[in-house]
Amino acid sequence: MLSKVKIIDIPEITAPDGSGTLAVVEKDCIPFQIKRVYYLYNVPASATRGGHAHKKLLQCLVALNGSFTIKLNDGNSETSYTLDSPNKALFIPNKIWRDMENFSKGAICLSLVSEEYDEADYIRNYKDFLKFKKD
Ligand code: T46
Repeated sequence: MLSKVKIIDIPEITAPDGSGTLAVVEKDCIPFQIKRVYYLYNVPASATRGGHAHKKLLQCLVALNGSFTIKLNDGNSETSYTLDSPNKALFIPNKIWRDMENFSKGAICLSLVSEEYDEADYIRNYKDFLKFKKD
Protein backbone atom coordinates (compact mmCIF):
# COMPACT_ATOMS: atom_id res chain seq x y z
CA MET A 1 0.00 0.00 0.00
CA LEU A 2 2.82 2.43 0.75
CA SER A 3 3.91 1.92 -2.87
CA LYS A 4 0.87 3.98 -3.89
CA VAL A 5 2.02 6.99 -1.84
CA LYS A 6 3.60 9.55 -4.11
CA ILE A 7 4.72 13.14 -4.46
CA ILE A 8 2.86 15.06 -7.15
CA ASP A 9 4.36 18.13 -8.78
CA ILE A 10 1.82 20.95 -8.84
CA PRO A 11 2.23 23.02 -12.01
CA GLU A 12 3.29 26.57 -11.29
CA ILE A 13 3.52 29.77 -13.24
CA THR A 14 6.22 32.21 -12.26
CA ALA A 15 5.57 35.76 -13.39
CA PRO A 16 8.33 36.95 -15.74
CA ASP A 17 8.27 40.38 -14.07
CA GLY A 18 9.31 38.90 -10.72
CA SER A 19 5.90 39.45 -9.12
CA GLY A 20 5.67 35.92 -7.73
CA THR A 21 4.46 32.40 -8.42
CA LEU A 22 1.01 30.95 -8.96
CA ALA A 23 0.37 27.21 -8.48
CA VAL A 24 -2.64 25.52 -10.10
CA VAL A 25 -4.37 22.34 -8.93
CA GLU A 26 -6.56 21.19 -11.80
CA LYS A 27 -8.60 18.05 -12.37
CA ASP A 28 -5.84 15.96 -13.92
CA CYS A 29 -3.21 16.89 -11.32
CA ILE A 30 -4.84 14.99 -8.42
CA PRO A 31 -5.82 11.28 -8.67
CA PHE A 32 -9.35 11.79 -7.26
CA GLN A 33 -12.22 14.23 -7.40
CA ILE A 34 -11.83 16.81 -4.64
CA LYS A 35 -14.92 17.00 -2.40
CA ARG A 36 -13.46 18.95 0.54
CA VAL A 37 -10.57 21.30 1.31
CA TYR A 38 -9.29 22.12 4.79
CA TYR A 39 -6.08 23.37 6.31
CA LEU A 40 -4.12 23.17 9.53
CA TYR A 41 -2.29 26.18 10.98
CA ASN A 42 -1.18 27.52 14.37
CA VAL A 43 0.22 24.05 15.12
CA PRO A 44 2.79 24.19 17.95
CA ALA A 45 6.19 22.62 17.17
CA SER A 46 5.61 20.06 19.94
CA ALA A 47 2.21 18.93 18.63
CA THR A 48 1.34 15.73 16.78
CA ARG A 49 -1.67 15.71 14.45
CA GLY A 50 -3.26 12.82 12.62
CA GLY A 51 -3.04 9.64 14.67
CA HIS A 52 -5.59 7.88 12.51
CA ALA A 53 -6.30 6.16 9.20
CA HIS A 54 -9.19 6.60 6.81
CA LYS A 55 -11.21 3.68 5.48
CA LYS A 56 -12.19 5.30 2.21
CA LEU A 57 -10.86 8.85 2.02
CA LEU A 58 -8.04 9.69 -0.40
CA GLN A 59 -5.93 12.73 0.38
CA CYS A 60 -3.29 15.11 -0.91
CA LEU A 61 -1.33 17.27 1.54
CA VAL A 62 0.58 20.40 0.61
CA ALA A 63 2.83 22.57 2.79
CA LEU A 64 1.48 25.95 1.72
CA ASN A 65 3.94 27.54 4.12
CA GLY A 66 6.71 26.20 6.34
CA SER A 67 7.31 22.51 6.78
CA PHE A 68 6.17 19.39 8.65
CA THR A 69 6.81 15.66 8.64
CA ILE A 70 4.24 12.98 7.88
CA LYS A 71 4.88 9.45 9.11
CA LEU A 72 2.93 6.79 7.20
CA ASN A 73 2.32 3.17 8.15
CA ASP A 74 0.35 0.54 6.23
CA GLY A 75 0.43 -2.03 9.04
CA ASN A 76 3.54 -3.70 7.64
CA SER A 77 6.05 -0.96 6.99
CA GLU A 78 6.64 2.72 7.63
CA THR A 79 7.91 5.67 5.68
CA SER A 80 8.06 9.39 6.24
CA TYR A 81 7.99 12.53 4.15
CA THR A 82 8.89 16.08 4.98
CA LEU A 83 6.85 18.60 3.00
CA ASP A 84 8.35 22.06 2.63
CA SER A 85 7.28 23.30 -0.78
CA PRO A 86 3.92 24.72 -1.96
CA ASN A 87 4.35 23.06 -5.36
CA LYS A 88 4.56 19.48 -4.01
CA ALA A 89 1.53 17.43 -2.96
CA LEU A 90 1.80 14.17 -1.03
CA PHE A 91 -0.83 11.68 -2.19
CA ILE A 92 -1.97 9.33 0.60
CA PRO A 93 -4.31 6.48 -0.38
CA ASN A 94 -6.89 5.11 2.05
CA LYS A 95 -6.08 2.54 4.77
CA ILE A 96 -2.78 4.21 5.74
CA TRP A 97 -2.06 5.29 9.31
CA ARG A 98 -0.60 8.82 9.52
CA ASP A 99 1.04 10.97 12.17
CA MET A 100 2.18 14.52 11.50
CA GLU A 101 4.84 16.27 13.53
CA ASN A 102 7.75 18.74 13.49
CA PHE A 103 5.59 21.64 12.35
CA SER A 104 7.72 24.69 11.70
CA LYS A 105 6.63 28.13 12.90
CA GLY A 106 3.90 29.40 10.58
CA ALA A 107 3.41 26.04 8.84
CA ILE A 108 0.16 25.68 6.90
CA CYS A 109 -0.94 22.20 5.80
CA LEU A 110 -3.49 22.20 2.99
CA SER A 111 -5.54 19.03 2.69
CA LEU A 112 -7.46 18.11 -0.47
CA VAL A 113 -9.68 15.08 0.06
CA SER A 114 -12.04 12.80 -1.84
CA GLU A 115 -14.86 12.64 0.72
CA GLU A 116 -17.11 14.83 2.80
CA TYR A 117 -16.46 14.79 6.56
CA ASP A 118 -17.59 11.51 8.12
CA GLU A 119 -16.31 10.45 11.54
CA ALA A 120 -17.24 6.85 10.66
CA ASP A 121 -14.50 6.90 8.02
CA TYR A 122 -11.81 7.35 10.71
CA ILE A 123 -9.92 4.58 12.50
CA ARG A 124 -8.45 6.35 15.52
CA ASN A 125 -7.06 3.36 17.43
CA TYR A 126 -3.89 1.72 16.10
CA LYS A 127 -4.91 -1.78 17.26
CA ASP A 128 -8.23 -1.36 15.44
CA PHE A 129 -6.28 -0.27 12.36
CA LEU A 130 -4.17 -3.43 12.40
CA LYS A 131 -7.31 -5.55 12.81
CA PHE A 132 -9.02 -3.64 9.97
CA LYS A 133 -6.01 -4.35 7.72
CA LYS A 134 -6.14 -8.08 8.50
CA ASP A 135 -9.91 -8.49 7.93
C1 T46 B 1 -5.40 13.96 8.13
C2 T46 B 1 -4.60 15.03 8.75
C3 T46 B 1 -3.45 15.35 7.93
C4 T46 B 1 -14.57 18.33 11.29
O1 T46 B 1 -15.56 18.54 12.02
N1 T46 B 1 -14.65 18.51 9.95
C5 T46 B 1 -13.60 18.29 9.12
O2 T46 B 1 -13.72 18.45 7.88
C6 T46 B 1 -12.36 17.84 9.70
C7 T46 B 1 -11.15 17.57 8.83
C8 T46 B 1 -12.30 17.67 11.05
N2 T46 B 1 -13.38 17.92 11.84
C9 T46 B 1 -13.26 17.74 13.29
C10 T46 B 1 -13.07 16.31 13.73
C11 T46 B 1 -12.21 16.41 14.97
O3 T46 B 1 -13.03 16.59 16.10
O4 T46 B 1 -12.11 18.46 13.74
C12 T46 B 1 -11.42 17.70 14.75
C13 T46 B 1 -9.99 17.45 14.32
O5 T46 B 1 -10.04 16.66 13.13
P1 T46 B 1 -8.98 15.52 12.79
O6 T46 B 1 -8.87 14.58 13.92
O7 T46 B 1 -9.31 14.97 11.46
O8 T46 B 1 -7.66 16.42 12.70
P2 T46 B 1 -6.20 16.08 12.33
O9 T46 B 1 -5.50 17.38 12.18
O10 T46 B 1 -5.63 15.15 13.33
O11 T46 B 1 -6.24 15.34 10.92
C14 T46 B 1 -6.47 16.03 9.71
C15 T46 B 1 -7.36 15.24 8.73
O12 T46 B 1 -8.64 15.05 9.23
C16 T46 B 1 -6.83 13.92 8.37
O13 T46 B 1 -7.50 13.38 7.29
O14 T46 B 1 -4.89 13.08 7.50
O15 T46 B 1 -5.29 16.23 9.02
